[in-house]
Amino acid sequence: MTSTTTTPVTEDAERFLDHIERADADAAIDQALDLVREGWRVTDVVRDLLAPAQRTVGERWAAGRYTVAHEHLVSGVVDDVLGLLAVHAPRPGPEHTLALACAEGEWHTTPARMAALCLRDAGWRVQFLGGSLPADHLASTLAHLAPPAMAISCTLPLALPGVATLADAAHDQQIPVVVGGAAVAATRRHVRLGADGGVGTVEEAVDLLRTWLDQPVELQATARDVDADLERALLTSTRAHLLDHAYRRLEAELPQMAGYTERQRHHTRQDLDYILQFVDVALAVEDTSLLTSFVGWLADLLAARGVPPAVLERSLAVLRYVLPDEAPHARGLLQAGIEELRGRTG
Ligand code: B12
Repeated sequence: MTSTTTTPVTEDAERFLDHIERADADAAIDQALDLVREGWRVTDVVRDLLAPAQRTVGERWAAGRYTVAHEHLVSGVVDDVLGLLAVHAPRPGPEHTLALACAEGEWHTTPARMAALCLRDAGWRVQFLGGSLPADHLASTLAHLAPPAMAISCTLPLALPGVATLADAAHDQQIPVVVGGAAVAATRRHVRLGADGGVGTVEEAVDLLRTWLDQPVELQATARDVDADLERALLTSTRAHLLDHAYRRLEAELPQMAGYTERQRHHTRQDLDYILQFVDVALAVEDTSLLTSFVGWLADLLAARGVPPAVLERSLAVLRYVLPDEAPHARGLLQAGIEELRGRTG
């Protein structure tokens, strides 16, 4: 996401956020519950009030307008509202049970809870298995619930490898898997991760699940790419060395780094590491847009914190320079990131 794609803040969402900014969480909760009393379905409250409010929080945080504490405050109220709305949603029977979990490494439970509530509103009895679920903890719960399908939520691209391990665990029990959330929406990333379906919205998931109930699903095998796997293994085993080398080269190329504080040095190292992690996941799902959209997002984030785009471009360039010849796809991804930045600055 970039700051150039601003969510249109609905009047309702703006009022909701105003209440919280004025430290009146009760007024925000009342506002949401009043909509239900006026006849809104819980799905409408999620789609038209809570989701735009949360997206706006993200944009304000990225722009440096909200602190993390502020974001936590709003998410806390949204979570309270989700709990209260559950009382106004239907109670589907056990034959429509769905297990829903966040991929390992994914702590954005609120989007998953929103999806859970909307799925319930659409007739699915959702068993929510929480944030960052390690795959080896899934088997006994799935055996116990025996759901006709499993749903996975993934917001953060870095958590996508966790989708693959959960999908494998569900497939071990012949359970088909649908994955949703911002990290997969409008992409085909689910295919490389071995999930049987990838969706952008709850409505799409409901349609897909209906077809799965009507006829048995042929489970997807994880589509492995040997070259990409070899590059990923190489990056993992040489990561510390690559980061050291890239950091030293960046210091040599950017004279202003001589005046950096310890904290700025730490952040610079962290950003180099973050870029390499995104390269790794982009290789895993074979999707260059994963890296280029991350670069755009990071450029906006750094700009809002006073870091010029040239620093990010140099960071990508030094990483590409230190990568060995045996990692051509990773180097290609970094080049695509550089071009993305150049395209943005003209
Ligand atoms: C709140 C929040 C947090 C909270 C999460 C609290 C919680 N309990 O969920 C905390 C503080 C933990 C957090 C942490 C981080 N966050 Co955060 N977070 C957000 C924020 C502001 C809101 C999330 C949210 O509730 N979204 C609301 C819903 C509406 O979003 P949605 O994804 O569209 O979900 C809908 C659909 O996708 C669908 N859906 C979702 N899952 C599923 C599953 C299925 C099966 C189906 C059918 C549908 C479905 O249903 C939802 C409702 O319609 C977002 C901003 C944003 N745009 O989302 C950033 C955001 C997601 N976070 C971000 C980042 C960077 C982070 C951190 C890395 C920050 C850091 N440096 O530590 C960490 C990562 C933690 C981790 N490992 O998971 C970035 C991600 C950018 C990127 N693409 O990489 C965002 C976009 C902020 C930003 N503007 O930059 N975050």
